[in-house]
Order: sequence, then structure tokens, then C-alpha cells
Amino acid sequence: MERVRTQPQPQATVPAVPRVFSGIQPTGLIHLGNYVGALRQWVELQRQYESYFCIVDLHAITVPYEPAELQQRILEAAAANLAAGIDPERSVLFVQSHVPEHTELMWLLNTVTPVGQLERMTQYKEKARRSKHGVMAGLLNYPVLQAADVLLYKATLVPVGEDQVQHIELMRDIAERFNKTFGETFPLPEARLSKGARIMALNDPTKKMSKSVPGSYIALTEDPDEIRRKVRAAVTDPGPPAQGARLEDASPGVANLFTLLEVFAPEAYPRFAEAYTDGTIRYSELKQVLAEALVEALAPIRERYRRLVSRPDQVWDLLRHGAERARMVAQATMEEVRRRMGLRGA
Ligand code: AQP
Repeated sequence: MERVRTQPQPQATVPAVPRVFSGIQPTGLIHLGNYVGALRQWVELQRQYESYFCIVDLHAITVPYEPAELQQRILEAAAANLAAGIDPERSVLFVQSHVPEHTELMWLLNTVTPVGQLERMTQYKEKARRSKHGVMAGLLNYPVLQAADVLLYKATLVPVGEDQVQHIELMRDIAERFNKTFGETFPLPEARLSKGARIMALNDPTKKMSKSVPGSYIALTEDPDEIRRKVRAAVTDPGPPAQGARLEDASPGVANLFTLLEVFAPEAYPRFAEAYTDGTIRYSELKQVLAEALVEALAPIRERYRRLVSRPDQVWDLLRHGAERARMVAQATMEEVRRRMGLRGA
């Protein structure tokens, strides 16, 4: 039977220009994986789109952490964003917990999210496996908060590393279920992947580079000698491959170094790719070229970062201003969501 509508349904307000949203956790030093998989793209996208970049502190507390250090971690993450090129005039850079609408929307979205789907998330399963103190509900519900982060701004472009694709798919399902149940409200977000979308750990290239796994990463703010040492120690193969080997079949450690080479020393890439298929490659030489390219690329970021963390008040002011701008959009979306869900009169 056709549903009879006594009143016209309010139309969803969809932003005229596509919006970008992405987040980064203040769980440790921002590293090359975060830069290649996320930040580098953010810097490009902010030139074209209305962009919201968020230090997601409420996500960071889903794993054991040190409360006394959290504010410093947030400051460092914000400084790393700014140092990498996020322009606070163009983009809205803010801290998730400064905009309480994120948690309110998350609760509402929980009502249209099947638990089974959350339990199938790879990141949840990995983090749950690593957890030594039991698994808390926050870790399971993490992707629902992530959905709220993006949907609150009706963002459709979500620049992330490949590890987050599954979460974006879930977010689309949640948005679709909400729209079907309560009326068209949210546009469906899409993941925007970049080249080298998944950077692997240098010490164990079968796992991704992670802030919370010591030894796995090179921080964006690492000093030159540390960069050289870490690249030198990166896992590769005992010797060159047989002649005619294909780069697509390279071991994870070698493939990872090639990915980094392509991003940071693209001019040297063809030479080493050829040496690989010829079976004449010397990994020590590749590592040296890569290390020097990284030292050069990261030097200006490190310099800007140092200046920013030495003036914390300025960074906090920027973040407060960002939260005010974010809240204006967040409040408008929440008004609409509450109305659709019957939590407010029409
Ligand atoms: N290894 C990676 N390669 C490519 N992209 C990556 N990202 C993270 N690691 C890699 C991308 O960086 C953005 C921010 O990530 P996050 O801080 O939200 O959390 P994460 O993905 O869990 O990053 P970490 O470093 O692994 O943190 P911990 O150790 O705390 O879990 C995301 O867009 C992500 O895709």
C-alpha cells in the first residue's frame, strides 16, 4: 500500500559544492604512511573543495592511552597537519571533541548500524587481537563515529589510505539505511585513494606502517640521521631477483620501498625498476637514494613543525576558530536529523 503523506517531506539540504572530510588520530607521531595516504592529498584537495580536517581525539581514546599526554598529542597532530601544508584559511582544521554534535550523531546512527557488520571490520579485528585488556565497545563502534564525522558535514569526498576503504563502504551503508528509514538526508560519501595508498611497516612489511607500532614508521618530523638509519634497516630480500623478475611479484619489503621511491624520488624510479627486472639491483643503493630523497622532502616540514610547536597558543587559537566554523555546519545538520527522527517537532 502506498504511504499517504499528510505533509510535504522536507528536502535534504545538500551542499552546492562537494565537501571533503578526513581525520587523523592523535595517537602518536604522524608518519610517512599518514602523509602519503592522507595528508598529501588533503593539501591538494583544499585548493578545490570546502574541506574539513579533524584531529579525531574521540577515536584515539578507543585504545589504551595516557590522559596526561593527550592534549600534547593533539597539539602535535595539528602542528604536523599545518606543517605538511594544511592552510587554516582555506580549510577548517579542528578537534573532534570540540564539536559535540559528532557524538550525538554517532548515537543516532548506532540505531541503524548492524552489530554483525561492525564485527567484520578488519581494523577492529586487528586491534581487538592486539588488545591485552579485553575489547571495549568503543573499539567496535569506532566506524559509526567515523560515519558521523563525515555525514555531519554531508561530505562526499573522503581522502584516506587504502586501510580505510572498508570503513567508507560501511559509512555508505549506514547513510543509505538512514535515508531509507527517515527520508533522504545524507549524500553518499566516497573514498579518494592516492598513489601509494598503503605504506607498509619498514621493520615488518606484511603490516601497515602505524603510529602505535614502534619501529614500524618514519615520523614526518624525524631527523635526517634517524631517517637514514631506518631506511637502511628496512626489510628487503637477501639478494637481487633472477633476471626477468616482475616488479609486481616483488616481496612486500621491496615493493614498499618502490612505492616510497615512486612518491619521493620519481626520477630515480625507472632506473631501479629496470635494474630489478635485469636482476642487477642493489638494495643498498636504492635505500641510499630513497633516504636522501626523504631527508630533502621532509626538511621543510620538520622546520615548520618545530616553529609551530614552540608556539602552542597560536595553534590552539587556530583550532578553536576551526571548531566554531565546523559547529555552524554541524548544528544545521543535527537540526535536520533530529527533526527527521522525530526528536523535534517539524
Ligand atoms: N600505513 C599507511 N599507509 C597509508 N595511509 C595510512 N594511513 C594510516 N596509516 C597508513 C592513513 O592516514 C590517515 C589517518 O590515519 P589515522 O590516524 O586515523 O589512523 P590509522 O589509520 O589507524 O593510522 P595509524 O598510524 O595506523 O594509527 P594507529 O597506530 O593509532 O592505529 C587515514 O586516512 C589512514 O588511511
